[in-house]
Amino acid sequence: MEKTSKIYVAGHRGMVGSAILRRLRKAGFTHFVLRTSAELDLRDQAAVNRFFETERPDYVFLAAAKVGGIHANNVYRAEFIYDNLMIETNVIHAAHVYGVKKLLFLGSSCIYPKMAPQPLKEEYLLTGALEPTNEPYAIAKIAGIKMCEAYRAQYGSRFISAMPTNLYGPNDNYDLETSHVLPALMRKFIEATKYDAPAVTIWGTGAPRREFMHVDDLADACLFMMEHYDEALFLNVGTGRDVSILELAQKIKAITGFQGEIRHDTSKPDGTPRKLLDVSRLKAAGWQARISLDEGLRMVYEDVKDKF
Ligand code: GFB
Repeated sequence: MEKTSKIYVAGHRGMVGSAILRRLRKAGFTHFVLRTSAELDLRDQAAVNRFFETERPDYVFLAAAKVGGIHANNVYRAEFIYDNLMIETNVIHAAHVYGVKKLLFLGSSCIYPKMAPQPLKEEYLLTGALEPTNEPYAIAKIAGIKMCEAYRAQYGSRFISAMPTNLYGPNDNYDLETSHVLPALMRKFIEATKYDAPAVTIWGTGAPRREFMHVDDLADACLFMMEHYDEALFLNVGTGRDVSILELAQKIKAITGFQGEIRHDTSKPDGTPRKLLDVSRLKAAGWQARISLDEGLRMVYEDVKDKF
């Protein structure tokens, strides 16, 4: 990419897209084409085609998606599959038709089979049944990966895919119904400390293990892949370390200084027992994460401690 290349970051107001935009600006890129979802509905094929025909971006980071935590994925199943399939189909096809030089598609670690061996290697894709709570989202993300592969195979398109682990950071969603676990627990512990509550309730058993990566690390990996990676196989992007949900809760409890107890609501689902990515391929290509979970949690705490 040239510093003056025209870059479209789809989903630039979301947690991932905004981090990619920050990273690109920091690296000296200057020419962006951006649209909010109100300005351009990426589920509308005609509108997407008009946008690409008019703007003709050179590079595309496809970070626009309908996302959410375990509850939102499980409840809004139709929206998760429809919105994501439409966004991917419209943007990837338009990128082909209107001659985009390179596109990076963002997926998710939930694409892997629920009971796949750990850590999850890229080659485990489509070797078993998915986790039921997020199957519609995972199917849509798998379709996105396969579109990039198919367009590369048939048309020679330089379309690549990155599969990030569970992410957190600036512009995260803190709605307790629809958010992911890390922002939810950060908010619950901050509020419980502020209002002197006796306990914080976490969903499920606390036993599932998750790998958490700061979104600034993901954005750095996206820029790295756009500049240095050009192969059909998607790449995992993670830290290579995981913690149990209970350990995460205890870390956040310590940061907030909360003195009460941790309780469990086992009527809520646990989801996948473990989701640790094998990041050796990306490491071999020359990239690895820098922000530790402890450091990242502190950054998030400082950012949001006065917001609730
Ligand atoms: O982050 P999370 O919603 O998503 O939940 P997944 C991770 C684990 O934390 C689950 C538990 O075992 C939850 O039951 N948990 C505990 C909580 N307390 C809470 C809480 O207050 N809020 C939430 N949200 N969880 C999603 C997928 O899976 O992660 C998506 O549904 C996507 O498809 C995304 O892959 C990254 O890691 O289970």
